[in-house]
Amino acid sequence: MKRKTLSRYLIEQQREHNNIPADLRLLIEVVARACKHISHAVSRGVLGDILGNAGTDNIQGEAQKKLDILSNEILLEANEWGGHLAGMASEEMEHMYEIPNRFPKGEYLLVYDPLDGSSNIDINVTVGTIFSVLKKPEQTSGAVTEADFLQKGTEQVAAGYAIYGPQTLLVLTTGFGTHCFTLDAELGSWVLTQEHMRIPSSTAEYSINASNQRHWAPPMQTYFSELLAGEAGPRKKNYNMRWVASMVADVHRILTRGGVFLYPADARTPDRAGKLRLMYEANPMAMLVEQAGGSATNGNIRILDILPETLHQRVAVFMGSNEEVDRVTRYHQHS
Ligand code: P6P
Repeated sequence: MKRKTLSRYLIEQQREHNNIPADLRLLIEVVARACKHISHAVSRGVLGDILGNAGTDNIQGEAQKKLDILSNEILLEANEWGGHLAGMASEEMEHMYEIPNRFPKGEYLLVYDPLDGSSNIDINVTVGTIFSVLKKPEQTSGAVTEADFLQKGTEQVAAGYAIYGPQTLLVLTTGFGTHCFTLDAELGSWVLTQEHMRIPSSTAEYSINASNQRHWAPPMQTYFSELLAGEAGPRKKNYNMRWVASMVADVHRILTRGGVFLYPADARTPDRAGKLRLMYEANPMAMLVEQAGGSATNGNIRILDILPETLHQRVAVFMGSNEEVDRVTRYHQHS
């Protein structure tokens, strides 16, 4: 059976759901093409002279890898001229990116983490690109401002990630399920390889950086101790643990076989709601997870219902199999 290309899938989705107008299809295709470029750059490793630190820090105060900067530039250059965007924002840039006046402007806002998990780059472990698509607010007539990006995750019209692992995959939702495309590197095409990914409601696998355990709040301590207690404890089953320290890899595993991803707030940074960023990590992943039948909260409310206050706002993240997300959220709500 001949597999569908990304373009054919998007065109057929538009016919069926009338939810992917030409400019949004162009945006998704351009981002997908940029991810092919990033995948190639990542795979070059030492040969591409792009490993290691760039010698600069991003707005998060994190050392930037050369590939963080290169990936960001690839996405900027691929998208700025197409006429489909009103603006872009990135983990690697303090402020939003205005489309240069020499190019036409469109209706969409692209928010992304160009290379998530980049601390894994130098050890050849899976990394990825996460992106979120919003519409420019109706009431904004002239140039967009950062305030125009501060929309709830429920406003996303598309979300996805590319994962640069043993295979290069693109996982995408436009509001009608979460679907997976595999890069056919010989043809340079993204081909549909899994429609309607589903997260089982129950799981025996959790994903957390347990080295932070002593810094967690009581509800998280209780939930985690019950996981560790296994079948002798109140959960009456043994759990397995996985932590890649690359959100794209951990969430992809959960979309593929279930599980729960946990990154709680901790006492070391009481001024921060968590480590992960709302606009370009938690929100797109939450949309993908919910579209696959899972759930995603910050321990109190649905991640997609959080009204952002700042572009690089951080959030606690609990997402994946419903039974686990419901329980850990309940423990926080009743604390
Ligand atoms: P830690 C990568 O830096 C990242 O933003 C996510 O991709 C990943 O899940 C998390 O941080 C890893 O955090 O504290 O375990 O290094």
